Amino acid sequence: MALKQTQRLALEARLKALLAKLEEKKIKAIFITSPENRRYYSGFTSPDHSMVESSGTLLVTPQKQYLITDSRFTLAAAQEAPYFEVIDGVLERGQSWVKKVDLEKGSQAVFEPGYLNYARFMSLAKILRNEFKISFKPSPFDPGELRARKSPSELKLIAVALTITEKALANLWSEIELGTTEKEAADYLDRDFKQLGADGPGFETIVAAGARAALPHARPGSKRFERGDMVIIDCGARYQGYNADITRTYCLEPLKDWQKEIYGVVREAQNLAIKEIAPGRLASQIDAVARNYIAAAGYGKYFGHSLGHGVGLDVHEEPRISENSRACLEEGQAVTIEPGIYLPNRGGVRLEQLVVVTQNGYKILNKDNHFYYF
Ligand SMILES: [Mn+2]
Repeated sequence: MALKQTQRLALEARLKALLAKLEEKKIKAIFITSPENRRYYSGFTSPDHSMVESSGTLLVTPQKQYLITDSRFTLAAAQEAPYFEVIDGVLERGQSWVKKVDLEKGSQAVFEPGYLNYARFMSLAKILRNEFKISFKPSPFDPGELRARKSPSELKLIAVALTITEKALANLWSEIELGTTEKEAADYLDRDFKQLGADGPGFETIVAAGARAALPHARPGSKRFERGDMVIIDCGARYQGYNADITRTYCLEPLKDWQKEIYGVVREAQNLAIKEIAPGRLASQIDAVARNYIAAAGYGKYFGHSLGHGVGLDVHEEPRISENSRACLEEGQAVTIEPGIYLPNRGGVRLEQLVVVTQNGYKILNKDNHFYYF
């Protein structure tokens, strides 16, 4: 399938931004092994997304860009990555690629420390030392940071992923009954994402009912939905590589007063934090707005995780919205705002919206009815 002109231009712009960063940092070569960055900068949509995956590595130098991948993917890579020379090879086996790349002898190459395991690091460092007298160091910048600001076409893909996720959640609640298990609900959503046109779920769907909702990242189990439960569902479809991330807490009435209270506190904390979103604001300040509100209501120690994160090709990416984040919000970023309160052995609430930072403030991408009582 030939690339559209708009896709080529987008890839060209991303590569330019990366090359500018290399120049700024005086980097002569960078090995990119994160699946998301590989796709972002080259266009190559490998199906393999595991941490130890081996489906391809980008080698970017100021003069030339290479995509080292094996024969399973060379044809697809050549079609999808117009600005990269595709080399049939395996990263750890230097003889397959060292003669085909142009690297400056005696210089330095860098890697993404979060995305190169120790065994692969050792092999690659040895190849670079022996063949090129090149030293191998962690990159002084994160190539993933350049993904934080989204283009309008990326925001469209995120919006489609979000619409699919909302549709699946609405379908779920129109079809299931009391007595459904967490696992059944999660399986339904995962199937429905695909049926609605998504690649599939972008991460493992979380469904936690009743007391289990006190576990922020519970694995769906055999617990059945009952009256009096609050049910946390955290899920997201992936569409053309881009993720949605939604958390809803469904209230199966009648609820007790403590349940209504924590629901109200989380909802208000979320409202207040979202209203603060604008270019130039510190992510840590946004986090503080929600965190201080929850603490003032007496639930500070029951909100342990960060307030939110960027969403794109990866479900969790820059900017992080947390107490110790140094990120400053910029126009075009897509971030979640997801405060929660978790009371051990009793239950919990988490609400998550996906918000885009706009020129003057923010825009909430979610279109569904945010609050549910049954
Ligand atoms: Mn999230």
